[in-house]
Amino acid sequence: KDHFPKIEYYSRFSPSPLSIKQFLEFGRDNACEKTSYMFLRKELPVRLANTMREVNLLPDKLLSQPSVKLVQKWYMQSFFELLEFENRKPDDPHALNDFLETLIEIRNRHNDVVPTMAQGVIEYKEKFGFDPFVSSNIQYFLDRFYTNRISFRMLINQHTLLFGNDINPAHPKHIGSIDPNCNVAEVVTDAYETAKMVCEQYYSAAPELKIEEFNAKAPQKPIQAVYVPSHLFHMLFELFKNAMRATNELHEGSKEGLPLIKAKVTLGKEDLSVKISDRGGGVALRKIDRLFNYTYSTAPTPSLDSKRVPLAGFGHGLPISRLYARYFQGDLKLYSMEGVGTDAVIYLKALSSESFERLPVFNKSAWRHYQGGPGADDWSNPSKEPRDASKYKAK
Ligand code: W6P
Repeated sequence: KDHFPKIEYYSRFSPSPLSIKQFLEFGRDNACEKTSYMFLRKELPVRLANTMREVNLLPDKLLSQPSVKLVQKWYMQSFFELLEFENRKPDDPHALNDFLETLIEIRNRHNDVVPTMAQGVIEYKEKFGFDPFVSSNIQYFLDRFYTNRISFRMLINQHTLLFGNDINPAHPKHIGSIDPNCNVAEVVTDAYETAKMVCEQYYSAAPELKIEEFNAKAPQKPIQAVYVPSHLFHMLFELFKNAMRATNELHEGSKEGLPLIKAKVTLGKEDLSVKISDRGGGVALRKIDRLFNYTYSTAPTPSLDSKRVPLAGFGHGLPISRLYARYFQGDLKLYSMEGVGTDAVIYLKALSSESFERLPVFNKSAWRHYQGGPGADDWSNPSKEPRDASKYKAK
C-alpha cells in the first residue's frame, strides 16, 4: 500500500509506448507545443508512478540503503512537481514555459541516478554479501527501472529540444535527439576514437579499427538508420572499451603488437546489425551472464579521485547498453570463444515503424516476480555419485 493516492492513481495507467516513426512525425511537421504538453503532463507522471510503485517492492535490506532512499526522494519530488501542471490549461500564458523549465530541472536532478543506484548495490553487498534471491530481484528491478529512466529522458529530451529556445546548429536535420539519416559507420568511428583516447590513458596503446559495411538491402549505399545517435554511441563506446581492455590485457607488450578490432555494419530487411570483434582471449560461457549482472559486476568502488580514468566503470555499462538496444526493440548479444576472442553484436530494427518503445508495466505479473525469486533449481547438479560406475555393471 502507498501513502500517496496520486501515485496510486497514476500507476494504474499503463505507459503509452511511441515508435521512432511517431516521435519523428510529431516533431517534423506539426510539432505543437500544446499537444506535447497535454500528452507529457499525464504520461510523465504515469511513467514515474509505475516505477515508484515497483521500487517499493524491493527487499527491505536494499530499500533501507541511504543511496536508494536518496533516489526515491528525487522521484517523489519530480512527481509532485509535475502534478503542479495537472490543472493548468495550455493557454495559461506561463504554463508552457514553466513546464519546459520544470522538465530541465527534473532531468538535472536525475543525472546521477545510475551511479547512486550502483552505490546502493555496493552498500547492500558490503553489509549482506551475495544472496541469489536478492540478486535476481535486483536484476529484474534495475532492468525495468533503467529502461523506464531511458524512456523518461527520451520524452523530456524530445520536448526540450523541439520547444526550447536553443536550436542545435551542429545538427539542423535532427528531430530532437533523433537523426533521420544516422550514418551508422560514422557513429562506430566516433565511439571507437573516444574509447581509444580513454584506452591510451590507461594502457600504452590501443588496437586499430577496421570497419566493413554490407548493405544487403541496397548494395553500395551507405547504411543509415532512423535512430537516436547518442544511444548508439553509448552502446558502441561501451563495447569498444571492453574489447580494448580484453585486447590489452592479453597482448600488452607483445612484439607482434595488438590484434585489431573489426567492426561490421550490415543491413537486411528486418535488422540493422553491428558486430564488434576482438581477439582479446574471450570469456568462458559460464561467465558470460555475469557481464550483464548488476550485483555480480559491481566491483567495490573504482575510486573516483584516481588519476587514471577507469576503463571499466561501475559495471552497469554493459547491462544498460543492452537496455538501450532493447528499448527500441533491438538487442545486444555476446558471442565469445574462450581462448580466442569475443564478438559483440548490436541488433537494431531496420524500420522506424517497428522500433516502438519497450516499456515496463507495473502489474500483477511484475509483482509476482518479486515474490518468487529465482526459485529452486529444477535441473540436476553435477554429482560425484556414483563414484564407481562399475558397481552398476550387469553381473
Ligand atoms: C571481452 C569481454 C567483452 C564484453 C563486451 C564486448 C567485448 C568483450 N570482449 O573479452
